[in-house]
Amino acid sequence: MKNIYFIISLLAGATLLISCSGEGKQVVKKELTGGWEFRQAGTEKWYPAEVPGCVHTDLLKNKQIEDPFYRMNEKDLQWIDKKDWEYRVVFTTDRSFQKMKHKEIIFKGLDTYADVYLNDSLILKAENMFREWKADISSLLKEGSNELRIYFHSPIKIGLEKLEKNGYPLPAANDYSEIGGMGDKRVSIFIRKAPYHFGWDWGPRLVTSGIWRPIELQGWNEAHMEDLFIRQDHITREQAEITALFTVYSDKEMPAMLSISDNDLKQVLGTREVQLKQGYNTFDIPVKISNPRLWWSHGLGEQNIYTFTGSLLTGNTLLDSRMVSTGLRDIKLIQKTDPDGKGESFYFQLNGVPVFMKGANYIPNDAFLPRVTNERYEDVVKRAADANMNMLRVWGGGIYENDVFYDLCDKYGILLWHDFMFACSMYPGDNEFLENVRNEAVQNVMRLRNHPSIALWCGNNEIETAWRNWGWQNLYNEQQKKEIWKAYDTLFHKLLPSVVNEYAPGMPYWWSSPTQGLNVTDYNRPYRELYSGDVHMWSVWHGKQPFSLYEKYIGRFMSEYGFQSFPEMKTIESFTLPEDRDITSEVLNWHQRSGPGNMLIKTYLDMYYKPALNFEHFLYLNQVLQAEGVSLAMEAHRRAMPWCMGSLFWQINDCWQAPSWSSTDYFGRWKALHYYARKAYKPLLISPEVKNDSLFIYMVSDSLNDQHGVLRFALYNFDGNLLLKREKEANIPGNTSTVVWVEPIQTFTQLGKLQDVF
Ligand code: BMA
Repeated sequence: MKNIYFIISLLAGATLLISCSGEGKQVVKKELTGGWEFRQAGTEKWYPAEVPGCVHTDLLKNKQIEDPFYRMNEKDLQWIDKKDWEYRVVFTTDRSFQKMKHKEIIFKGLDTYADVYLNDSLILKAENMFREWKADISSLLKEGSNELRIYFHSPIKIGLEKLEKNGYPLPAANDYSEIGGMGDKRVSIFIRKAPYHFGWDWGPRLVTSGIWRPIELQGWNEAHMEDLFIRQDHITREQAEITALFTVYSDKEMPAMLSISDNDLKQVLGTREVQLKQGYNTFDIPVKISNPRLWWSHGLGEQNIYTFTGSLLTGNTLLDSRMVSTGLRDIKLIQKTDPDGKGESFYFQLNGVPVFMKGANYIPNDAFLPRVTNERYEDVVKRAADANMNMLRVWGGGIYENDVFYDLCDKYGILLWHDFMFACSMYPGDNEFLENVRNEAVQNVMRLRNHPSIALWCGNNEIETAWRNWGWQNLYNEQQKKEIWKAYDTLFHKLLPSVVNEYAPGMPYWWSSPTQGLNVTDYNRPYRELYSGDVHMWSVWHGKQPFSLYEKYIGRFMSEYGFQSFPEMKTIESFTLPEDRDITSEVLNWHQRSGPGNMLIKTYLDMYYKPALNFEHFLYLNQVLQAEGVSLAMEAHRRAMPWCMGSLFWQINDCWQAPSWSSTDYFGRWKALHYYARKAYKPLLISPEVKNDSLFIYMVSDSLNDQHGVLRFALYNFDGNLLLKREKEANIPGNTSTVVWVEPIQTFTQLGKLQDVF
């Protein structure tokens, strides 16, 4: 094993390098990867398994099932989630590990109901895919061979028990229980597991189980550092006031020394002598950095990263150390009442600058999460930056992502609107459920709070609006309604914001996406949703309205809107036979999860284009239709700056091969929409709009500096003949949208028969 060097210091200013390798280490970590086996509970044969992994991909590798994404195979694989599954591994520990005083096992992710046995003793019962689980195994671990066995209960069986116990069903709009052979029994709401595993209107229903994140053995002696938070108290261009917040666990009372250093400068920033007590300890060291190199979102400046090391020592012994990379930045959500008192702003301010958010919604990259490699993560985040985006919304029906995803967002300057994992459903409010969620929220907020890319935590996706507007209340009696709303209120208005406030102070929290805010009472006011808060605009597609509505219906922050397209032929070929390649085929309708979506695409195509000549032609036209339609919205939102300060279309990626609202498909292939997004999100956008018998030309600039240039305007007919040419000097003020040219339509109509064009 390689030696690891820690930069530590005993006295501020003096730097010392201590080697920490093999024997004598105070904290040792070891991952349990190879040698795993799995089987269906109650059967004899064990098969090789991959960890991290999941049941479906293990069955596939062992040729026990066909590819779940191919044609309609998903349908025949619904038995898997009704069975229990077992995983086991035999691993050895050496004498030096055995000699460590404390030995723990840490499960970074178990999906979901798992009983864990070490050498046949039950060490923990897990019940939440989003939580990390830890057990003390000091007394159970043997030198030499040990057996770890994990028994996964069918989430469906447990879900059904919970549904029965609840006494009445709860709405879960995208739980595709029928595909699962369960009629209208929707159990996803009771299970803290990625909601999209139960089906969504763009994804399969494949409710898998397994060890989806690494397992680690950790040995330590007297004390170890559980967490290091670089809290950003006050960040300006002149000075960064930060606090290094240490969480230390000690098995006894003892004196210790803490230090925090800057790795790049190889400089100790602060030290503190402390008296550890037995159990958890928190200590802080305030630090000031002059003229900090600030972290900026993509397009506005550098993504400067600082790496800090926190160390814990007693005497000359380094007990533990932790490295944290972060960017120094000030992020705020500004909600100010408009001067006319009619509405309220909704924009992000980064390092004092109001920033228009250009981006998309983001879903998990695969129905089977452990298949998403670091390369695939880099590919999707880079795809966002390549299309001039500066924000993604990690949507609430997916997962709290792997660390690497956030590192990449930090690196590429992609800010994150981060939902907690609740979507389109009402949830139970019993104490057990709430406590489980509280632990989940604390762990994830703590895990992610050093990332400069996190801009906001949001309670949930579309639940408030669903409860108010989707007719759900009609399904319940008064008492039930009260109970359901109380659970909602506790979860999203009390529990989650208090966790954010306590563990990531200063980080914006928003109750639900979309919402106009808790104080909005005038629910009957027409278009009230455009005056404050964020908006999901689905009149186009779900509401079957024309694309032109995008230009009229503009709120303060457009956090969802979109239109579907099929992926390109190569992607279609990966899951179909030639006879399936028709939008009316059983297979293409199976992969279409948004109701009669294929026919809706056809209806819009008929509205705007001539009929497609063949299937390939249809695929092409469909992508152009999506691109032209959706980019109308992007441009209109940017033109409406600063009234509107955000445009996040639905959705950048896919989790299998299917028609969906995505701009890049399951394989990361760009659809026409992604190219159009790159254009519509350019830092300097020239955007025309025809209204009130005039042509308005807007310049929308994200640059923080004013610019000056010459705007050239040329009008051609469809034969390529130039009809009109003009030039004009234009001033383009920074960070806003400006009309630089207005031309009456009459100018053009006088030129010939151009009336139709407008
Ligand atoms: C919004 C999202 C998703 C959904 C999408 C398309 O409602 O929040 O739940 O997949 O629209 O219908």
